[in-house]
Amino acid sequence: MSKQLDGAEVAKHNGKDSLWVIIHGKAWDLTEFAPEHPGGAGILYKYGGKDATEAYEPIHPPNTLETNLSPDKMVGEVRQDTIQVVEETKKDKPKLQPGQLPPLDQCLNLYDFEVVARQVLKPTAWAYYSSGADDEVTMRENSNAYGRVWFRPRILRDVSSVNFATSMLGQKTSMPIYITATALGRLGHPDGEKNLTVAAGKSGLIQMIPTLASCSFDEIVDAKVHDQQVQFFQLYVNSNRAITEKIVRHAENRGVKGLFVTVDAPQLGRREKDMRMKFDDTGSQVQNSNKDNVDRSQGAARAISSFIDPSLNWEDLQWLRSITKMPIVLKGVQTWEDAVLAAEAGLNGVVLSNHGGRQLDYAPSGIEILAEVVAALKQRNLWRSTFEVFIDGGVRRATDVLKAVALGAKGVGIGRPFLYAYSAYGAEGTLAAINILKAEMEMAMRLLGARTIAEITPDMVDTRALGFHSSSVPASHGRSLYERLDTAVGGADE
Ligand code: 173
Repeated sequence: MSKQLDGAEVAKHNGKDSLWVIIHGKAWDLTEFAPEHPGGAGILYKYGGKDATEAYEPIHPPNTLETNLSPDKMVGEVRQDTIQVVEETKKDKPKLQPGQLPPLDQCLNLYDFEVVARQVLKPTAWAYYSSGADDEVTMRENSNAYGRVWFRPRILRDVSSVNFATSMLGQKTSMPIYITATALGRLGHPDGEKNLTVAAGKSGLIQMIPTLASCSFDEIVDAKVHDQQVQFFQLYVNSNRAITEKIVRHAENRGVKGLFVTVDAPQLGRREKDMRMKFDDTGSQVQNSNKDNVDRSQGAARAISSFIDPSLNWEDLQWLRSITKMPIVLKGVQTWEDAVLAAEAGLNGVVLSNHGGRQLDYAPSGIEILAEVVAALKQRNLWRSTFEVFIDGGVRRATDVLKAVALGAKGVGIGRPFLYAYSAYGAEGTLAAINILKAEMEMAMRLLGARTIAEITPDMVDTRALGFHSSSVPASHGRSLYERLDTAVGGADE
């Protein structure tokens, strides 16, 4: 049995000479390790002598401590009721507890999950998930652009039965929707991305596993609910190619059916809502004297993304091709020119995406460029069954999905709404969100006059307004996300 410690004793070890931090009830001696911490030493000093579990959990794969530190660095177990917690952790509390949520069946659409999640997430988690880059113009545009596409519904087509099953990269899916990759899933719920795995398996959707998941890759694969369940993998390419090669080979060995290489994030965008939340306690002298070159002005996300290689270029794709047989898709293509280059390079597809509006503000929405991408591919004889066009960002309704499919998308990625759904209600929440989309799909296809995905054709949409960014569309739920700088001293509300 390990040594039992009192919180007050641990609390004394809060400086450079002796630094102990409590994770999952155990005190670890990080004095020697601190200068090498990839996220910087400062954050460790902030938690010196105190409980860091809540901050640690979402951004470290399981067993990070055990694999990186020798066992003798575990100083002992700390008696639970004596553990000291940093002030900010105490303040970062959700407005609602899980027991106080509206019943799940009261959520009628994907916006409802966002409303609930905003109340139930810790403010720092909400800030991280909901934020977009700069003025969030692109983030809002992603939804707004769908509002500029209208239908041309057909009638009298015997729509007694409709079927929206389809395939992506040769893999069956119950709808032309996949669960796209979003990082740090444990910020929202203790089971993190495994909630998505379970919901995907039960509903016949494909889940894209993120490189920067909170759960380990293997945990997410092991959480599959049946053997036929299909998973894709989103890849951030590491400056150290050997690491990336290992990850890719492992993913293939574990049965992943598609590799989605993120190409729109050589540097992480500025998400100010997130940044505002994440300012560390700069008053600490220890921290100020810590001279390392990791930029922590954007909190954990920036720190853990420092491995992403900004030098990644078209030539690297041949190398990727040589290390895997999985189909390779570029995620984050924003012009028809790059879509053409991807097809010419022999890749298997592109995701027209601006990273949920979290990267370059004023990047166009996927739906706006979809039509020109398809036209450019057709013109050059590159429109073929082995090159698929996907799209993500701003999809909240089955009608959005139908618009994208009509314009040539093979599938549509949905990220935040599924994350919000499980943050509030666990895997059941995400499953409920998927079922809502299924009900919407069935109705919308009937009313559009399409019985199968193949019957959803370009002539069923009117895109004349798509290029007019100033046209007004009804204010949707997602438009009031900007949170003003709190100028009141002491943080009082106005
Ligand atoms: O959008 C993101 O937040 C994202 O992709 C990311 C990248 C690096 C670290 C954490 C998240």
